[in-house]
Amino acid sequence: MTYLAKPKLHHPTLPKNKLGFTRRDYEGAISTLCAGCGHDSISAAIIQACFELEIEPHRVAKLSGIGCSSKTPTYFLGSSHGFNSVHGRMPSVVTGANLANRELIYLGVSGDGDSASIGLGQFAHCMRRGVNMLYIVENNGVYGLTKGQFSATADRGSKSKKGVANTDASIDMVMLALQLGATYVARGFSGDKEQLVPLIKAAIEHRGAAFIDVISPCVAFNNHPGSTKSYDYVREHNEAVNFLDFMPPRAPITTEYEPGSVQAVMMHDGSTLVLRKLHADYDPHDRIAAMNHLAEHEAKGQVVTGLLYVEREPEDLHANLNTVDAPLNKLGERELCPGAATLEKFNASLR
Ligand SMILES: Cc1ncc(C[n+]2csc(CCOP(=O)(O)OP(=O)(O)O)c2C)c(N)n1
Ligand code: SF4
Ligand SMILES: [Mg+2]
Repeated sequence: MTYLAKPKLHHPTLPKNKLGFTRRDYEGAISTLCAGCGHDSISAAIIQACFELEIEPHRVAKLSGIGCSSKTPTYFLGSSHGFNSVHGRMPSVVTGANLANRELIYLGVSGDGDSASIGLGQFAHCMRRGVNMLYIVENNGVYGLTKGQFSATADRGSKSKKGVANTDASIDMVMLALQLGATYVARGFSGDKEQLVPLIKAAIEHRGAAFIDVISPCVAFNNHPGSTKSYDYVREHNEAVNFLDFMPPRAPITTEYEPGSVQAVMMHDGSTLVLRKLHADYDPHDRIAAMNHLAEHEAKGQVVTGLLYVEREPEDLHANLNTVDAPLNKLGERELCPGAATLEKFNASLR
């Protein structure tokens, strides 16, 4: 059995959003992951974010690759579109789907094995092309599904459950996303929902390639002393660059923070991301500074979390390719077959 259906019974007093949906309407099947797996907390954060953003579930397309992390879309947004692709191939499937229909909200869920090894090339091109999506890597430093081999994000020197040290250099997906041109880049921790939910909400509203690396401990194979992706390690070494609140355009914007400690980031649709700053010098609009900040703190053994970078006016793949607005399945024969004269004119323009 790959999943268990959840009973649809709701408590009548559960709070509803403006669409009349409760949080439970954004859930999926019962999770079959190990109890305590960080991935389940990320699913809960996605459910919370979509409920609070008042998203109609049928407007979301959730796509994934292969791994425990890639199984999770079954456990949230049970009424949304879903596609469980081949190992490491989620990005190209999202790219195609997005080009065919830009009206959906695209949510790609992957693992560190899925995205930093077999799917690394796919990840790279998806980010550099600016596919309008939220790409989440549920990062536990191991291949959980295949019993805990080191993944490419495992830190050099970190230890496996059996005490063997990893000798390979690690890939930092956040650094890579920054270098590749992603226009929204953040890192969260599955154990910190207060930080993760606003990060997800703002990323969903971002029109461009949004990437969130979420450290997500694997309780079965990577949650022991010597691991740098365990609950204890991340709690002890977490260095948050900012605290966040996300306000959709319809909510009145209030400042409840001390002047000077708040930075409001306007998103493309008029919504506001409020950064409650921990570090007065941290500027989330400076890509190079974000990379330097990451490198400096990683050298000290610190895991930097929060919103590292957001571009004020992002452009996505559709803007760059100048594509038609309408989903391709809504185009009629006239638009799809404009006739021999138009084809001749087009061919002439290429000569
Ligand atoms: C082409 C192919 N190669 C290898 C595998 C075996 N395999 C399944 S999941 C996986 C790694 C999953 O790791 P990750 O993406 O980190 O997910 P996690 O289970 O840790 O959440 C591998 C190597 C496969 N399914 N397909
Ligand atoms: S093996 Fe690890 S990643 Fe997979 S469900 Fe269990 S705890 Fe989660
Ligand atoms: Mg993994």
